[in-house]
Amino acid sequence: MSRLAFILNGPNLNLLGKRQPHIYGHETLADVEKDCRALAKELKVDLRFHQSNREYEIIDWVHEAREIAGGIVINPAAFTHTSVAILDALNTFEGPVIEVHISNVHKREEFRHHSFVSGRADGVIAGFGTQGYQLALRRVARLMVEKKA
Ligand code: CA2
Repeated sequence: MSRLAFILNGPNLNLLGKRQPHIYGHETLADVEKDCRALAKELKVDLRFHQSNREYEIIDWVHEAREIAGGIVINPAAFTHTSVAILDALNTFEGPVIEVHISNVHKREEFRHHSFVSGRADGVIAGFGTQGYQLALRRVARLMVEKKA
């Protein structure tokens, strides 16, 4: 299995650090990508980092990951709570999947408490701020090695 991980980000996460810092913090998505790339180098993992506001693009990246990647970190953003299509795509992926939420969704509105993606994820991180991405990447890197063994 490949030592390539995909980090996928859903709608509105391009605004990270630019709006609602009391919920999502001050780091931008570019900062998150930079931190993840530094960690990936340390972990000797290759990285593809993507964000889209379109559901089909996220699905297409999961399909691409099926062909070339060993693991996926995904913050599906609002699609977390709505998208059976992303769940179906993730169910076709054989490697480890870690779901990340910057905020603690369980402390927020009721509609954020349910995640379709959690039905497939090997682990879920919520409420660790943007640091959650690095924790998720570490976990995916570990699971990629374990699943290979
Ligand atoms: O806490 C998370 O990471 C979420 O996935 C973020 C989603 C939200 O719908 C989920 O319930 C929890 C929202 C992403 C929107 O990102 C923004 C960032 C900055 C400013 C405005 C939106």
